[in-house]
Amino acid sequence: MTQSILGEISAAEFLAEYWQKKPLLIRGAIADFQPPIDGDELAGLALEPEVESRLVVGRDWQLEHGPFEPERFTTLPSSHWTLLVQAVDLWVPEVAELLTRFDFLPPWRLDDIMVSYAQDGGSVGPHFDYYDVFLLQGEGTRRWQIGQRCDERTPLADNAGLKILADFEPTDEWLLQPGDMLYLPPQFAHHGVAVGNCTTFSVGFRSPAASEMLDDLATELLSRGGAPRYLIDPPLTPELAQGPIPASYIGEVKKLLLDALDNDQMLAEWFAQFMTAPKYPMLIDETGEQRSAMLRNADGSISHYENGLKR
Ligand SMILES: [Mn+2]
Repeated sequence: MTQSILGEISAAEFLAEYWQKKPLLIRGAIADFQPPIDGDELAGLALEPEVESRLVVGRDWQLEHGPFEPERFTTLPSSHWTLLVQAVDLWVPEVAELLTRFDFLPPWRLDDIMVSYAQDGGSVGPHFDYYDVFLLQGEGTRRWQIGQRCDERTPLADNAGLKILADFEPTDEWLLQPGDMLYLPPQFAHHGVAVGNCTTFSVGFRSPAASEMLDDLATELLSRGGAPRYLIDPPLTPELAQGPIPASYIGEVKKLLLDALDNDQMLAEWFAQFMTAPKYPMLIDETGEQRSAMLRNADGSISHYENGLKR
């Protein structure tokens, strides 16, 4: 039997005490972890137009979007850059396999496994996410610092592409080695810096925002057809016609909108679709096997960046 990725902590305890509440460091979450993909293979993926990838370069975190030309990798500095590849679980079944270790969470909450490769000093800057994330260290060492809880009012630095925190106040710091894992709830400031070359597997769990859900739900309600319901006026008086929109009108608007949502079966059906909708709709015609085969050599190995990133 595979050991639990939560170490000594039971799944029930993790969910009750830590999930969405507080960070947790798990040393040796995967004993003798053999990372299923390395930097050169990640760089190989980042050459492909169907794969979502980014580079973050320099001490001021300049963002570039993939796909990349092989020449881009030959012109990178020898330190202070990171290559990030999104949804590697969709492309590499050996990476998707890691998800079996997270079976204490509902699978539909998963967003993706992002894998990053960083050269010494590489980072994406101190930031926060609206994600739950498990940061599993692959090859090499990364220093993780975590800090204050943030929200939409937290001041950001002036960076063209990334949401870097203007002020980062570290409260804890750890060096993660291969197989170590840090769990972070949403909105905790964090900053991970490569110590030497390293890879990190970020298993991310998405919480949708109400605005995203309403956007998708509106489309769903339209597609279901059904008799539209219209706003009903509150009791009117001639005086009401003169002033600004009265509060009683807003009351009716709210009632109508809440009424449109007051259908548990509809919400359950829509929510299941919404949470399991493919992340990359243009890829749905290919099976997992076909996707994986697109990026393989004849001998089954993952096609990698031939020149090698480590210099
Ligand atoms: Mn992050």
